[in-house]
Amino acid sequence: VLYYERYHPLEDIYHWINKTTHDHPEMVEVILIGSSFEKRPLFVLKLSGKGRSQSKRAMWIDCGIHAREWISPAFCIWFVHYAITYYSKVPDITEILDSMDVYVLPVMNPDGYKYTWTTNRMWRKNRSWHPGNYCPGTDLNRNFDANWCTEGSSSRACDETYCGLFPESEPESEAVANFLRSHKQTLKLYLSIHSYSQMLLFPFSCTYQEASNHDELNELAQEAAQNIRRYYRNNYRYGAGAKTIYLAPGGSDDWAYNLGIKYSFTFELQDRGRYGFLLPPEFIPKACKEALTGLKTIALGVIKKT
Ligand code: 0X9
Ligand code: ZN
Repeated sequence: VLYYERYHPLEDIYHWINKTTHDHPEMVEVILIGSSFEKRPLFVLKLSGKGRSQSKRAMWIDCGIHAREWISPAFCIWFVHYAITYYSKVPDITEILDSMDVYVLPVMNPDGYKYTWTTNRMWRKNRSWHPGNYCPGTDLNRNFDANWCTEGSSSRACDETYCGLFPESEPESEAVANFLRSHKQTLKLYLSIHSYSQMLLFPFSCTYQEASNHDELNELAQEAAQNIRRYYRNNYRYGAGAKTIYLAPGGSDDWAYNLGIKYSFTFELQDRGRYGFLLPPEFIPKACKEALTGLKTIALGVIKKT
């Protein structure tokens, strides 16, 4: 089977990042945004079509915040390959790349991802140790400064939703937050890829309050879910995070939204629980195609609006 239809160990992904940037210098640039707790590099790929100006709009996609959600890095890799292969051949991806630079972080939590390959397939958090804690690991999606460490996350280090010592206490979340802060003028769309449960979520997850542009976000998510249903006969639920799944403060999507990136989404990819995090590789193509449909629908919608 093809490279894109398998899951890959971390070293392979680093190699793929290297090869992809070398093979496509006209479209792909690699940016080092920081390093993980265990000092692994955090590489972002910047994809651009024609039109390079300082003020060009941009979108961000991160994958692999949670270590065990293997379909997520697989999607980022799939997406980059798709963009490179079909730019200037397929109209919608061409329009997206001509209108926006696309920043892709394939693995935001490399230490945790590595750990799921070597030691514990079901690990979720990063692998940081903090003085006085009995357990390693902070949930990176509870470590951002959005109602940080309130109900829906835990202050106990051994829990799966441990919020960390303080907002951005983790080098991985700090690196992402710093990058987003320094690009907030151009960033129009934030997208975070997770699994599983098949949902398209938008702010807020850190409070039951509605986002100021709730209706607009809801329409974009609805349109994306409709297209997924039409083309792939699969159902995705959508809505504000807190009301659709649960209250979960400290997430990257809410934080990016509050920073001013008013189109902010978290996708939960396949499946709905049959295999859960252990989605067999045969499902990668369909899971990625669905997510790509959702991404395109929302990105094209945002391009029209901004
Ligand atoms: O709980 C999470 O972080 C996400 N679900 S997962 O099963 N992949 O862990 C949902 C994130 C939704 N957004 C926020 N909570 N901000
Ligand atoms: Zn997740």
